[in-house]
Amino acid sequence: MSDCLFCKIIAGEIPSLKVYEDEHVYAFMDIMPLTKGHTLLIPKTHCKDLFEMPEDVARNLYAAAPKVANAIKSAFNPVGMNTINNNGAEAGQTVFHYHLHLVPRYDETDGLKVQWNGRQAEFPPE
Ligand code: D5M
Repeated sequence: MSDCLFCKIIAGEIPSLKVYEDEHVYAFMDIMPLTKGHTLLIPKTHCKDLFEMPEDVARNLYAAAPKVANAIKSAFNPVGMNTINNNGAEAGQTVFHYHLHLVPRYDETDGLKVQWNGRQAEFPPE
């Protein structure tokens, strides 16, 4: 899709810090990381969100997810990881090309903050 930010990243028209790439997916560091090593995993086939994702695209994306998660784990040594996917503006989606957030967690008090629709949620709740 010509005006899609993440399609431009896949095409190399916009720079990114690549973590992993294969025929079907691309993974790169999030520009606004929630924690150290926060990575986005995206399908090369443009689809807006989970609702529009064809089954084969989902299969290929989730086939790559453990590889990317383990690469992050090796590089940053987190103690856990959140996988997050926002679908629709009301759910916090700001880039309308499906992406899976891989957010490494370092200890139980690192206070992951997630913002959507002008509100901020904190996990764990304060
Ligand atoms: O998440 C969209 C995410 O996309 C958000 O965490 C920032 C990230 N982002 C936006 N532009 C870039 C570029 N150019 N490089 C890397 N990461 C980027 P959402 O779930 O839609 O709110």
